Amino acid sequence: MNKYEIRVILLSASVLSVFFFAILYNTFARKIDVPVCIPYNASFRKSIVKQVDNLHYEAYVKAKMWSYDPGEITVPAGSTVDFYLTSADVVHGFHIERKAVNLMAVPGAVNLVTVRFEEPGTYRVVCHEYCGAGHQNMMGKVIVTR
Ligand SMILES: [Cu+2]
Repeated sequence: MNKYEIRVILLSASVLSVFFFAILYNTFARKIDVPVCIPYNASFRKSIVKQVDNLHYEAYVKAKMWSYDPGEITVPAGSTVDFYLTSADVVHGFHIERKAVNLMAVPGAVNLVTVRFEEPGTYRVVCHEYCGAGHQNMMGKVIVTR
């Protein structure tokens, strides 16, 4: 091994450690959940919003050309929502404005992320993966009431 190879290895290792510590910092210090990919199974049959507990909801969202089902989700302020996201056709995006949520809706897989909505208001959901001719109109809403 010459000195350039050692430098490249050390540089790669330090870049990887920066990424690794950035994930740890966001997970623990800023409490940002890293999304989880779970296998698609029979538990996701219908696109619905279920109330699991007081201020805890589960939203089963199916993305399809060019909308989300359900397209509008209404929860009270202070709610925690588990989003289970999949796609019925091609790869779509799922970004909730003002929240650190940036998911891909992948056919045959379910992505799970948990989001807490403290502030009342309307949070737009946009598709940020190009998915065809109607992509620019693909939007949804999370309405947080008082
Ligand atoms: Cu799209």
